[in-house]
Amino acid sequence: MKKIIALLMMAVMMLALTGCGGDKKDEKKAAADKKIVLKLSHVFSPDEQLYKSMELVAGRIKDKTQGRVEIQCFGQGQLATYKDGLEQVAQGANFISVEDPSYLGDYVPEFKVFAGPMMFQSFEEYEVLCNSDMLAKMKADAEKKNITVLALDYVFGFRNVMTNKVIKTPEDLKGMKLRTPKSKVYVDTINYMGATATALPWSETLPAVSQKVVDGLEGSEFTNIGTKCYEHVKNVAFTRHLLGTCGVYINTKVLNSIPEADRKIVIEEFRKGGPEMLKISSDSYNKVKAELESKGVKFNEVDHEKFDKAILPIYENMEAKEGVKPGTYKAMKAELEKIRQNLKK
Ligand code: X3X
Repeated sequence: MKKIIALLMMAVMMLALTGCGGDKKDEKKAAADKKIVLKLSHVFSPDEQLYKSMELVAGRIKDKTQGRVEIQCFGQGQLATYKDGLEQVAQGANFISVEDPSYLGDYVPEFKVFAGPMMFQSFEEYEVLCNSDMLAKMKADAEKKNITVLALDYVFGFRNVMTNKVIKTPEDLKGMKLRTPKSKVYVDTINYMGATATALPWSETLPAVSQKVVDGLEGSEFTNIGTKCYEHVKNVAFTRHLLGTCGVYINTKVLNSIPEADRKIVIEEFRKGGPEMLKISSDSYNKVKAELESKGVKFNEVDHEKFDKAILPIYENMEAKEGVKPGTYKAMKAELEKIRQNLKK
């Protein structure tokens, strides 16, 4: 009998031990499952600062979370971009969209004004506005639509008109087709400036320029140097009609599903990367411009008064027909004027 009891006890112990092994395996698996992988998407090329900044921020997040949060960066439009990228975010995908703020206007119309033409005169005033109460309110409205705006200030320079013709006035743009991204704010801007906008994704842009499907494009000097636009277009008119900048957007529920300590790291690192990139863009601008000049690119100033006047109906339409709260344009301009005065002090 004693023998039987001893044998039974041994069997129970063996079972318990196997069970423990199972638990350990489960724990390990659970820890591995907790690893959060997010895909980040944008259209920029490896030679451009935005591409590098995203890699840098993703690397820092991976290091600081000890690999618990992995952000896989996909550039050059390999995944959903532009409006479609932001839609992925709004729908709740494990996805980070890095795009111009104009696309936020589909969810919070006031962002159309923020991303509108002839709004900014310097990177600095843009940065201050990004951190203002006015923008805090707009970001809170975006959160109500499940979009968390992690940053707005990955700035890559003012966008100018690039063609093979010297452009100084809206009349000079008559009959010219210019490529622009498929954002209503951008399309309207180019049309009201006097040209005809052809909306294309970046991947189709340089082929369209080289095959003369369009007469040129609009973009910053950083886009020009980073993607070799200068091989096709030799004149840059300083219209500075839009500020080339990207925001970083993530679904609010997806963000909140990241454990708090790691979530803080994600937020902090994306916040830090914006001003860093803005500074790099600002510090390297003269060098980039000189490099473009050495490639045969010529720059000219334009009649700003005429262009400023030409685009005004865009803001009137935004408030009359596109859901922007009446008075937003005036309020934002006033806020910017205050910021400018303060920056002068
Ligand atoms: O939404 C992000 C940007 O506004 C994209 O602008 P786009 O399509 O003119 O691309 C700029 C380039 O520098 C891409 O390499």
